[in-house]
Amino acid sequence: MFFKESTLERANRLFDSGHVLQAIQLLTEQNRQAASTEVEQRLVEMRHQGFFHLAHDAGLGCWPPELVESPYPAGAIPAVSRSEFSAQTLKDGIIGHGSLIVRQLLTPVQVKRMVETIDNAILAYDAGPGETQLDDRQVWYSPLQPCSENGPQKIARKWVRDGGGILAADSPRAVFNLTEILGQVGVLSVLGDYLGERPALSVKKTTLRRVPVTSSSGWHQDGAFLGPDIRTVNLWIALSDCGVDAPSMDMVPKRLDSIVPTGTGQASFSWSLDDPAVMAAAGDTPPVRLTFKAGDAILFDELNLHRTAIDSQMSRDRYAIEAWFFAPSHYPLNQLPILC
Ligand SMILES: O=C(O)CCC(=O)C(=O)O
Repeated sequence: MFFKESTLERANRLFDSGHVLQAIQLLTEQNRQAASTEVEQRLVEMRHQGFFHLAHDAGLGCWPPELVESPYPAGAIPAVSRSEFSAQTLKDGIIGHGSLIVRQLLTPVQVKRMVETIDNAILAYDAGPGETQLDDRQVWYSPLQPCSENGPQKIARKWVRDGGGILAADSPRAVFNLTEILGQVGVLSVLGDYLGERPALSVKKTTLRRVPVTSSSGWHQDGAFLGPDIRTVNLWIALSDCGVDAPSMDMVPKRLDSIVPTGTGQASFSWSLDDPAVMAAAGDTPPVRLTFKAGDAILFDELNLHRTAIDSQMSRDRYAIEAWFFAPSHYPLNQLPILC
């Protein structure tokens, strides 16, 4: 008797025989036709475990990228349009000024899709496993189990949730929607050109945020937690207008070339810096408060000094995506990779 192989079976067979990217592509196309919880869950597993089944080359011979001179004025963060966003403008921004703003990277339709994704993922997380009203809870929230190749890993989910976020990798539909949109807007190819490799996301650092005005905040550089010898870019996308009546970001508009010592003076946390330490590091380019429209993005790396911008006049939550990409050749495996 002849049994027709399902798409999921075929994808599993491809994956098991080492054709990881083809398996992911097959399930992605299937899911575009008819979204399914089972397929979306399997896609997250494949994206995570598949990282360990691919051969990653040594990457660029020289890092960080060298920049002779930025075309943008000092003391401000350069801003480009989506059509101007390229590996070169990214290098000008990050290496020349600490970051690059891309205005209207996402369309209003893409913004709406991600805002709904965040609301649903947070609802499903907060509802807990016993909640019977949410038939589709698992597609919005299924905590990722680190694969055996990655070894046992602690994931600080409650800490992330207490900060107004939820890990994207814990929501199969969020991973699907996010990877689709990142592909559509061309970010993956720009980051691939900049890093010299097809980048992988981090489970622990890629966060869907609905930040309340009551959030706490501290100046920090992510490199203080991520460890040395990494090649990374964080893509932070505002999904609601922010900087006036909703929390935004404060940022030092300059490239720092090392991690400033943390936890000194009046710093509120062991990982953060107090204002005098920030002003000393910023020198003649003092911090700026950023304002974003929904769909605007800012890209920076582990040396950027920033904090959530909150003040007592603010009255609205802010939606955002924080997506940390790493070059696979220098992946800090305790951050748990996700292929994209
Ligand atoms: O979204 C925020 O307010 C904080 C984001 C942040 O610290 C980061 O992207 O590294």
